[in-house]
Amino acid sequence: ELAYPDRLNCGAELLDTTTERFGAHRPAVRDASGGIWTYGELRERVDALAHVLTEDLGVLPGNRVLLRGPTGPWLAACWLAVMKAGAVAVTVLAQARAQELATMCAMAQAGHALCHVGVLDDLAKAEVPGLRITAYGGEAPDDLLQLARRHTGRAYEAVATSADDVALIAFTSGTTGRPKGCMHFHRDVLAVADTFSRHVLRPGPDDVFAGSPPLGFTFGLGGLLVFPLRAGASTLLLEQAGPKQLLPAVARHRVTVLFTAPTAYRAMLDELDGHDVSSLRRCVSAGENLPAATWQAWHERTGLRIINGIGATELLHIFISAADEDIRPGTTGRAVPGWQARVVDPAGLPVPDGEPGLLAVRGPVGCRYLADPRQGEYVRDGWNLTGDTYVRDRDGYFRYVARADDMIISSGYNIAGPEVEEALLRHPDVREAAVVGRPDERRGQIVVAYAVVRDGARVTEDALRAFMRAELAPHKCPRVFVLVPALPRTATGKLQRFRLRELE
Ligand code: 3SK
Repeated sequence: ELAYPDRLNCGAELLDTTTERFGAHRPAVRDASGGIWTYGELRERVDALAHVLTEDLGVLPGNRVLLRGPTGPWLAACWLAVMKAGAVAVTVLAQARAQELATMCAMAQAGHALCHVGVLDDLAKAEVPGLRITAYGGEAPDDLLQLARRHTGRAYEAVATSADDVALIAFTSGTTGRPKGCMHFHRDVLAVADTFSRHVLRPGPDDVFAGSPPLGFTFGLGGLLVFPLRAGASTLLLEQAGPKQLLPAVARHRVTVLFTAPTAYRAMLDELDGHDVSSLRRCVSAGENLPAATWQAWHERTGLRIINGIGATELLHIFISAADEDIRPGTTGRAVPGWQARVVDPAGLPVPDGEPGLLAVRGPVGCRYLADPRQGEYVRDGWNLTGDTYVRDRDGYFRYVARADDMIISSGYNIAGPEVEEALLRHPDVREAAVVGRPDERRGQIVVAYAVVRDGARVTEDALRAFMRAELAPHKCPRVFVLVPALPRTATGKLQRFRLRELE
């Protein structure tokens, strides 16, 4: 059981308490060019920003403040300032476009926005009624950072929020494209650090975190800001964090804890030669299922055991995972200490171990959508239904089968698209794979595989068909192969199988 005091401000805990505990001289935030802010410097900047918010911009506790900008030290500082001011951070991806921004601002009732100068246009175009936009990162006298200079050196005492005051509204479009705003409390922010990070990552103050998920995605917010600060560690915040940037960054900044997604691990395997990854201690993969073949290949080349995990914006971060010797490749792991997980049937009753069903989870963080009828679908009898099909084994390990809507029913067989994708990914020339069902009069659906092949590879459909026949039972083998240059993905990198289904 996690016990937090009734009055709790996660910004104060992450910044002020950590600074007092580990020392203001310790490195906190790093940037791509080698710049480092110590905890003392980060705190000074956050406090100056909090003064601007409350004194110059009139932000009140509980006000909703949209944060939009590239991942970097100033976005992190703005987030912490919003927390300390007792306001609510509405986090969106920097790439969100005018129409999406208009929808999300209206849903979250955002009254203020802190927006990087480089991405102001779309927000201005969104024409959100009553939204006061303050730009940051420019030279104008009313730029947030110029205003903050006038408050330098003035400590800011964090607003004494209650542990279950809303701290964060995070948007998920999931893999289906309809946005939902998820509200999270101050205690939730600390709870994900005190469960997954504390028990699985077990970080210390000398750790250096880095990775690809942006701060506008809770995978990145947790992994690249909340977890390192909770542990007194430092975090490298990269604006460009694709596989090509990550490998040199790991070597240059001696990164020890890496957060990214399975696609990036596969892409990094192609680029690994000549890069020093000896500083890495922990590699975390989430956002999508991690195929066993990717785990094995990374392990063979680096000696590192990837920590797989499943998280959700609804539940803020990762709730099933495993580390070190507990890792079983091909599984996601076990319920993280502090969380419970089980597999249920459509009526919500547990199914026997070894049988597939819906993943149901409960723990210190729950799903709270902003007025959305889908709340009742996600939370049933106190359990959160993530929309994934899983199998639990007798040792309590959970194995991913598919997103519930990614099951294909062909000639009466239930076929999990991801299982077919995993088999296709074992082909040495296949870099990405997505498998969907195509309506078919005779069989109900047939299995269609989309594949992206490695640069320069010359693979034919027939070769793929022959390969798959050797890998899978005939009913699971795709009847159609489509070679494509790229697969449709969300801005956070999740595969959008529904877009492929729309083509079928
Ligand atoms: O959506 C996800 O896949 C996810 C994974 C890890 C942590 C947080 C999230 C939202």
